[in-house]
Amino acid sequence: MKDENMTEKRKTGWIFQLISIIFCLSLIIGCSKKKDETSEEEKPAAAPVIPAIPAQPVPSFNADQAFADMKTQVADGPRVPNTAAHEKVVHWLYDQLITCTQNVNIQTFRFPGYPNGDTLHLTNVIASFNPSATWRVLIVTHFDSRPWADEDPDSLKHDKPIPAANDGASGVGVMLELARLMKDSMPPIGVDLFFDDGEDYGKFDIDKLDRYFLGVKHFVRTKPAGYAPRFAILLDMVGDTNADFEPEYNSVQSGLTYVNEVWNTAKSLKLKHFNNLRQTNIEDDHLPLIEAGIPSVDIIDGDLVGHQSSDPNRKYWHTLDDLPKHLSRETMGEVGKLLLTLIYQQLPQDVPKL
Ligand code: 1BN
Ligand code: ZN
Repeated sequence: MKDENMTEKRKTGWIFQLISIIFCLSLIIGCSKKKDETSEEEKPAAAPVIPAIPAQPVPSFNADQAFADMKTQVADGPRVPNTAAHEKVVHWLYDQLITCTQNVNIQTFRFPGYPNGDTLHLTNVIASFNPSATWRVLIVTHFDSRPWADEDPDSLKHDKPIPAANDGASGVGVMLELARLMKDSMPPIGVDLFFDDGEDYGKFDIDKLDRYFLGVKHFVRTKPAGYAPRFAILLDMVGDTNADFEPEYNSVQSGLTYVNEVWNTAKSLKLKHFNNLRQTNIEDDHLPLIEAGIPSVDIIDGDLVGHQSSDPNRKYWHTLDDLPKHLSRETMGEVGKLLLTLIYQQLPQDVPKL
């Protein structure tokens, strides 16, 4: 009797075990089936795999040549729109660039100037390297000179044009030297050098920023829909002997990754004019680019704007004293070396991460 009971219990226990195994299996199969069904419909699109681009040796930047090109522009007179010096610098830029690449684009356009009724004849110059590359960086600087030294301590000089050694010619000097080096060694990523016009034509007290950044505004209005550089780097006032380049607020808002890319590279190169202890905040040529969806990093010596530096030698912004004597080969050399390292080494290496 006892044995019979035991056998009966074992039997029911075994049946119970079998039922629970079948139940669990059906649950597992059910769940995995469900998972499969949903995965077809809800699977997120696989992230595109972006291969790294092989880095290349970094060419060495000739700061003497960049400095000489800055001085050439100043010697030819202020590059104010509608003047002979302005026309001359456009031809000079074209002549220099066409020896480096076949892909030089000239954009001419007009804009109402001061006094009302006047028409400005403006020209953008764009030189492209590795034109078939889809991963591109746009490097921008303005070549025009401000027509009014309206920050000069002597108010009698407020109607005179500025020499614009730092505020114009310094960025051009650096970028022309980049062009020469890219001619001899095609960069691993696409690079567009944009020398823009009409950056400094505005009178803030009259119409805010309406007549500033004219060349870049024209560029974004007319650019082909498919032109989408990954980001832009703007150079403005990049030659002062005691330059201090800090991350710029609008640039950080547009793409912290790109700002970090630039300042981390500067740190790895131990460049003494770059620090990220503070931020500056400047309205500049990068604003229309950012508005057009191109993240942009402004490399600008922000303390010069509004004469914020306590150093008396650094109070020449928008005055007749914006002259080569305040500039150094060494600062321009740091900026050139940084850009070359980004183009040939750092950006190709970081493409999948960015
Ligand atoms: C930078 C150098 N800028 C002009 N020269 C841009 C700017 C525009 C700075 C308006 C302050 C006010
Ligand atoms: Zn200026």
